[in-house]
Amino acid sequence: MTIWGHALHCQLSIFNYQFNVIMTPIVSIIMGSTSDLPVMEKAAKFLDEMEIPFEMHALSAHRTPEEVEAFAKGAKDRGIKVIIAAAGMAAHLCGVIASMTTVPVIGVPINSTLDGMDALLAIVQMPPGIPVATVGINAAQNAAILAVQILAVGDENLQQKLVGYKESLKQKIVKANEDLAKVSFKFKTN
Ligand code: C2R
Repeated sequence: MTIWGHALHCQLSIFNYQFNVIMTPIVSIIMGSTSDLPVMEKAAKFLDEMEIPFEMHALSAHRTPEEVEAFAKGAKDRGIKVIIAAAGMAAHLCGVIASMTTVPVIGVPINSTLDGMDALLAIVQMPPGIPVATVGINAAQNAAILAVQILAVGDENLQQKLVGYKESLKQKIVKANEDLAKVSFKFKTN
């Protein structure tokens, strides 16, 4: 190998090393099918914004039960701190994962049939002992925010990012009121 080849090899090794160290996932986004992806992209986008390394997998308690078991039983030892699990219809996936791990599971009911009510009830109505922290139907962004809030309990830097995010929500309402001030009606007083 030439000296330049060697230098390039070393640089690539360092890059790979840093990449692996930085990008070890701490959140798992699991979905019952890739048909859930258009909804779950919102969770991925928020985790990206907060610079949280995460992984995404399609797994199904009905279609791939062995893989679900392997995932759930191995998640904690792989360093996963929060699992976001999304499913539509008879959404057993979230509860089945929660039954096999102590990692907190946030469930996202997907509106696939029956306006999502089937999935909502299947995820939220867990028997005592196996909680799934359920967000609203298709509320993937809220699932990601909740996941980051859980991670931020022991992380001041992340707390500050969330403070910034909440501040940006406030600004949205400030702007909304500025826009409303420009709307005029005969009997509108402000
Ligand atoms: P397809 O679009 O693949 O037919 O899936 C998925 O989350 C999806 O919303 C239709 C819907 O079935 C859901 N699904 C579950 C489970 N596996 C897939 N609820 C499960 O194991 O709970």
